[in-house]
Amino acid sequence: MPRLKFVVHEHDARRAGLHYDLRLEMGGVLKDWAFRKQPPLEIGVKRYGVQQEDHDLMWLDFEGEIKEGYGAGTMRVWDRGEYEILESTGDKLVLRFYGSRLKGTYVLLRFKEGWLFFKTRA
Ligand SMILES: [Mn+2]
Repeated sequence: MPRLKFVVHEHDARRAGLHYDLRLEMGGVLKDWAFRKQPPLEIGVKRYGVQQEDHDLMWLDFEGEIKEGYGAGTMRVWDRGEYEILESTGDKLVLRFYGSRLKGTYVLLRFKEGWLFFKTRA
């Protein structure tokens, strides 16, 4: 599979509070999942998050201050790099990350109203 780009933003939003946005390039847009805690770096840790609206690819390179709107606050890049999709169904994505922090195989799995994100292999 071709490698695509991803970014994880540490988003200190004035309204929503601190969260982490996992943003994956997919089909010409950035798919976005928001988590309260940092993405897991170890096997055995699960994060529950909620999918957000798709974003424009320009956000891949964004870092800084958002002045207005729902996301107003500060966004820092927590990790970025490339990833590939190993498996994709409507309810489950198996992804391989080649980031500085996110490395290895991860699963995004639809769960209740949201998604679980966890690492399965180094
Ligand atoms: Mn956000």
